[in-house]
Amino acid sequence: MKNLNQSQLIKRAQSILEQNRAAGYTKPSARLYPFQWSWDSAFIAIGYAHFDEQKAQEELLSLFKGQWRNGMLPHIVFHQKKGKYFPGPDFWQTDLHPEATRKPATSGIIQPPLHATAALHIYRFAREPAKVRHFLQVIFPRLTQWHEYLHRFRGGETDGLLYICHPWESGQDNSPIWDDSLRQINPNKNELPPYKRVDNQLIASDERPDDRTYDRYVYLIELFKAAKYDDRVIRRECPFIIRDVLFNSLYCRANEDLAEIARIIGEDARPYQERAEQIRKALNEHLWDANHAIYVNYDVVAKSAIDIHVASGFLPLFAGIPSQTRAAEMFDYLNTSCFCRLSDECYAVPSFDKCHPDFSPKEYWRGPIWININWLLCEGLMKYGFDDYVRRVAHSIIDLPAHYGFYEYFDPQKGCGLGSADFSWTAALFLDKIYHQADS
Ligand code: 2M8
Repeated sequence: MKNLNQSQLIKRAQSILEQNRAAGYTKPSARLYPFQWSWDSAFIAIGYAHFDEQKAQEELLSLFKGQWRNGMLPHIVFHQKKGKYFPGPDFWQTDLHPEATRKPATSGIIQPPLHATAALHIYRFAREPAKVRHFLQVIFPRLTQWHEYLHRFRGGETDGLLYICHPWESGQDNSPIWDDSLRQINPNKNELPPYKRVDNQLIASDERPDDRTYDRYVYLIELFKAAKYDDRVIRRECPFIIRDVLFNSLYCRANEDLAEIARIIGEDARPYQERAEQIRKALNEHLWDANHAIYVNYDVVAKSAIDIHVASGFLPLFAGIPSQTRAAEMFDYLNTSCFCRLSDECYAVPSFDKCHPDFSPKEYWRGPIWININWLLCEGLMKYGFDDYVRRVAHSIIDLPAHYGFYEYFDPQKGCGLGSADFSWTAALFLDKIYHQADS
């Protein structure tokens, strides 16, 4: 962008959030994603926390209006039905589930549980902590129901680790992590309901998932509808059941943050603290790849580890999961030309290992830099004291939007912005970093 100074950039980022805001919540982007998304709202609240406490709280409380009676927090809440998006509110038919919320309408799947972390962040940066304490009291039971749902219905009762059953649940939609698992799903067109994509009318097709991948996404949704969104049936019948590193790392951290919220408001913190420890142990035992020094996903159906290295494989750092020795080994891999070496001139960090033949600098979750992944990684690296690398990642969070605009994702080779312009979490996390730097 044309030489804006820091205060102009701050105004620009705030005005993007304002522009994308509807009644009580913020759309990820005005045209491409015209409803409320679950983990987007957590990131957005993290940004608002520094300059508008009220909006930060409203963002999360609005999202929880879509929470099902069994505690499930859907990945999209359709507060109103207007907006061109596929799959929109009518496609999901979530009224098939007896405990689904009808008003507002919602999707029938979930996204990474960053909400307790966002709620605690709002408290930590509050100018009026007393008011925010009340917010914590209000949101606490909703968060505990959400975590309880995950624990009971998404595999937590085994060793603490959860599974996801749709690539959209990881937030990393067409990441190469899913390629082998999705290749086992080969629906004929006539098995699927007729549908029309909207995303590739708004964004260049080579920056979005391909049509075959969308058929597979739709196939899975049809399977969920046939199961009436009953998690036990889905667990039995779904061909896509994955223990995802990103999802479980954020869940581990969220449990720790929920424990902290419990302490602040005088509730029992123990159950959440214990759960965090259980997940930490299970992640270390089951998802650590000692040969490559990175955490990898596990395909429960194929019963095998997924040997694909993505930036989110470093995110256990965010939850303090690896020991310092393991973290040092991970760092040695992160600090290579496959991601971004400190001694090179490169933007940190691509979402996928650049040395892999399937790496693409443009195609959505198959290589571009995402500001939310960078933000999580930056927080994690900070915990372990990798300060030079923290500066490199923070530089991307601030510099990429400052130079190229507040895009959804960025080409790690050329830097330029991709996907939707004026993207909310890019603006929100840019603001968080700027305010943090000002504080330190
Ligand atoms: C993308 O996912 C949606 C489906 O949920 C889509 O492509 O239509 C992902 O980047 C996801 O992580 C994000 O939450 C969502 C809204 O920004 O868009």
